[in-house]
Amino acid sequence: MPADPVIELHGALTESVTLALDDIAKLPREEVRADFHCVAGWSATGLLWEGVSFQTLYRTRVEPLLGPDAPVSHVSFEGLDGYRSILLLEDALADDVLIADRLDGRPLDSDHGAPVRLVSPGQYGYVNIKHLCRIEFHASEPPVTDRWSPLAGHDRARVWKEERHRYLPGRVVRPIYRTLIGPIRALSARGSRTPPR
Ligand SMILES: Nc1nc2c(c(=O)[nH]1)N[C@H]1C(S)=C(S)[C@@H](COP(=O)(O)O)O[C@H]1N2
Ligand SMILES: [Mo]
Repeated sequence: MPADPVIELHGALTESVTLALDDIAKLPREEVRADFHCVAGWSATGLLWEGVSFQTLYRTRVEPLLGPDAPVSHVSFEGLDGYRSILLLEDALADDVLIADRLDGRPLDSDHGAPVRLVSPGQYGYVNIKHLCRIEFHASEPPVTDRWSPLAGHDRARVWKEERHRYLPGRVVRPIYRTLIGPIRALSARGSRTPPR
């Protein structure tokens, strides 16, 4: 983990900026209590996240940098490991979307996304980028790299609508994903030190 972690803001802005996490931490803090659902079928219930609302970051640090004719439609979030998710701006601005630095009263550990992660409890886990280091603002949908992947995620990934897969209905892929939980966890060193969620 970098000694002085930052989040870079890029894309449809008049200039790119690098925000130190210390700076982001000065924004008003929020708490969100929510369940967390991985698309593969496991859930963690009643988690308490703390951090800064993405909406607050957007209103205070991003909107002043927007050009007059570049309405933002999509936002991509990237982690230090290169993992990326693309959200509709509308979904990213939901009240419960946080740039979180604490979970259940403790600083985030590396398993769960230190130093900060995106938390969007209304959307499946794969949207919730850990080790967040870069946010990019787009005026149209950016190219989707996993479009033809058999596991291509839904672009909204709303849990209440069971939007698990880009093309297939959630109830169709549910049993397939469930069989993958074991192997995925076995492949993931991250999962090995914490109890299953
Ligand atoms: N940077 C990064 N973020 C990530 C992932 C990842 O591999 N790298 N996996 C995603 C998936 S699929 C899930 S379900 C959640 C898991 O979060 P947890 O490890 O805190 O349980 O993180 C999401 N965010
Ligand atoms: Mo996941």
